[in-house]
Amino acid sequence: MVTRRKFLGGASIAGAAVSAAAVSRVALAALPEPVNQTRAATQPPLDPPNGRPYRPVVTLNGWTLPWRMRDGVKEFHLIAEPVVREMAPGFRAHLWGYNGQSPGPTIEVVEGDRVRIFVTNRLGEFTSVHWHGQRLPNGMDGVTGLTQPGIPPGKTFVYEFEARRPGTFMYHPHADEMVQMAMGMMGFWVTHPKERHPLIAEVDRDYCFLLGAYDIDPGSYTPRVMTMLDFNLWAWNSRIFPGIDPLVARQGERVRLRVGNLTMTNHPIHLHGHEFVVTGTDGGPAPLAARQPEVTVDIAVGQMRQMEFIADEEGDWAFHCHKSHHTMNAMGHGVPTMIGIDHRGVAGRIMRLIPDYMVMGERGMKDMTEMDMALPDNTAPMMAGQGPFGALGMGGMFSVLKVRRDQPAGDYRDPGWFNHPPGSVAYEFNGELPQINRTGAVPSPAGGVDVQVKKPGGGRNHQH
Ligand SMILES: [Cu+2]
Repeated sequence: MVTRRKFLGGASIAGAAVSAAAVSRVALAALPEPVNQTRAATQPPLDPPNGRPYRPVVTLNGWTLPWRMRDGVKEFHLIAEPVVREMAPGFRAHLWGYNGQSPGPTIEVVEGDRVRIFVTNRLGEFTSVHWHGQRLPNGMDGVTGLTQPGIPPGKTFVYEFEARRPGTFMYHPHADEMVQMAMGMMGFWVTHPKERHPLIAEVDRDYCFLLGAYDIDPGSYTPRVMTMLDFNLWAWNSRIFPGIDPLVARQGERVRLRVGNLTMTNHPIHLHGHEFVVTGTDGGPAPLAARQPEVTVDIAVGQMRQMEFIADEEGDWAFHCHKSHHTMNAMGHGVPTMIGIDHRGVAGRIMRLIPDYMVMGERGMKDMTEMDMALPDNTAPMMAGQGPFGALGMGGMFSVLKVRRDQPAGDYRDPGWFNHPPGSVAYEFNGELPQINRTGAVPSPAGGVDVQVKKPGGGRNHQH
């Protein structure tokens, strides 16, 4: 049994894959310089400066952690710490993450690489890192209490193992999981194959991101950590639309998307305009006979999915979670349904009294995207984003796949909105309209409207 004292530099254990003595010797050497990231914009892929070559991934609104090569071992330094994450322009959340951001940086290695990861804990409580999906010595699995003691605040632990199988993985704490993952502690891991693999295609672009969920009250900064299901922010890499960068491809390129789910519910991820094939999971590459065309893939809690397609259709293609509540941002959940009720004028008067009052529009909720509502400081609008044809009325887990004929290979810059060829956009019918029998229309009650008002946060008023 590895006791805490042994792990921190006590006796060696004969027969262990990585002995405690080896760990302590390494720990005495200088730590790799920690690399920090403050920006939330998608960073260019990190071409490997040493080791076996591979085509690097692009982390959506994220980055890849540089390493130090030392005696043939790739050394990384993760810092677990509080971070400020800009989740959307003008909206900052106080999260926990790694190396300045939530999620932490993506770690990219090659099958067969020997990897040493230093984890420094700058949180106020213990933590650990679990390497989800990896084959490794049991004592490197990062489960506090079961395979190691928690890393105390201020201390650094060392994880060391061989990246044995290629594929798509993630990392996250196995210490106070409910709090630490609700606060944003997670990161992506990609192990590239060391040679051509019969089940792993070479692709032109390889995107990855993690699904996350937060519960941050309008006007506040820190997530509620006790929330189990009723989250109000649905994020890709701790970003919410319109804060999520577009995914860009040159027409005809083969594109891979790698997605992991660390929320508390499933997410059917849907791509417009193309069919993809699920080529792998966190369990490894899918056998060819198990692959089928899809346009939506449901990603359950704790799962990862790898999708591939040829980006052969030019345009701006929506790419989003198909749960309609997950393409919206923070809102008061007690909003009553007002469809069919004429409350013009009333909402405006209430909003002068209660600045963060929200009410559903009479024709649906799209009205809210056009209402100029006063929001409390540091609040993401519930549905936002301007497109070339007006308000998108989206939030949360939504982005755009931008396929362009003239996008240079390896260029990830946003090409702007699609320039549709003449005659290829849905258009208004200008002929004579037939008489439409409007059955079911509810007439407005005469003499005023009775409105049940529920203020976000629970306050309840009755207005005439
Ligand atoms: Cu979803």
